[in-house]
Amino acid sequence: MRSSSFGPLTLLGAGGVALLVSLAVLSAVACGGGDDGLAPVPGAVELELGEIFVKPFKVEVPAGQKVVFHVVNKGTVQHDLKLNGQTGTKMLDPRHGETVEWGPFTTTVQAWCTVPGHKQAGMIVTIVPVAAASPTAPGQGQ
Ligand SMILES: [Cu+2]
Repeated sequence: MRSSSFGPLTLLGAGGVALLVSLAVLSAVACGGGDDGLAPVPGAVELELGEIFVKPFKVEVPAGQKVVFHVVNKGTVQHDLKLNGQTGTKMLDPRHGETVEWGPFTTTVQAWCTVPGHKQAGMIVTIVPVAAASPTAPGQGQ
């Protein structure tokens, strides 16, 4: 009795392992670097999303130019980043990123996460255009 059940159980076990392996391969393909948008983008302003922040919370960009931003969600839940809450990334899954182009900037603007409550909790970045001709003096705030 007992011994006859070993056969089917062993087969089931082997099938389960095979299923797990194929699932692992599938997820490796789906999230394995390349098209998840995580890789740094040369020349882009890097912005990091997390719980609950945008890092950095303030960036300076050349005035009067379009600027490429690379937005990466390093948090554990979905976030996005939209200029004035309107134009920007899609809703990004954790460990995913997207490159967006905003501008040209002439006045200080803000971008934030549109997930309800996140902007209020601090997921907002201030974008400050600075004259491209004048070299920026670090620490020259206010
Ligand atoms: Cu968010």
